[in-house]
Amino acid sequence: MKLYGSQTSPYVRRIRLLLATTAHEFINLNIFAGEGRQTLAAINPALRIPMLDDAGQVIFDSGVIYRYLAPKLGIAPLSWYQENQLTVINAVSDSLVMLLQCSRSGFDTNEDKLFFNLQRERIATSLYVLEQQAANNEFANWDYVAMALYSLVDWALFRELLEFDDYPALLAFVAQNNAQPMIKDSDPRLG
Ligand SMILES: N[C@@H](CCC(=O)N[C@@H](CS)C(=O)NCC(=O)O)C(=O)O
Repeated sequence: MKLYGSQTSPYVRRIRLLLATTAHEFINLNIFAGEGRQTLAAINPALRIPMLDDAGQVIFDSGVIYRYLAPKLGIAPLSWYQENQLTVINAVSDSLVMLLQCSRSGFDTNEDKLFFNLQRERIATSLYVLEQQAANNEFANWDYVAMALYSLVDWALFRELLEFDDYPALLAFVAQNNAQPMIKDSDPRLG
């Protein structure tokens, strides 16, 4: 099994955490230039990571990769409540990725513009709920939802995308899980 991704992507990291104790090859690509981008384009026309290749069966998108892997790893399907938690985590991840790309494109994402305002509002409403759920110990099990949340919060800290003063339970959740399998090897700071 081959997992294509990058060291810094939070979407890739959640799958690396899921595969922590499963034999696989991790292929670290620079998706924005050169050979890495050629490999990306040759496999996935959507030009996004992660991508999984399991003996020729190629799967795109972390959510679909999870659905493919879960039965193979003997993991029960997510409940609807967990699916919603994942949707909220993805909403923050997607909005932060877009704001980071805007910022790298030279835009001031703090400007009062519809697109930036919508992303910031979504991030705030979503993180508020995730903070409450973390305070209620809803991420106490190290399952896929917890892995996705860890990957998001640690990536936002690494990129300095957010102030976490208002989210003490999310910070505590990260601190509690720093020793989980594959956390060190998949640290975006190594990228
Ligand atoms: N819905 C996708 C999102 C994946 C995603 O956004 N990956 C980013 C890296 S964190 C990417 O490949 N971005 C490339 C681009 O935006 O051009 C998933 O869950 O896998």
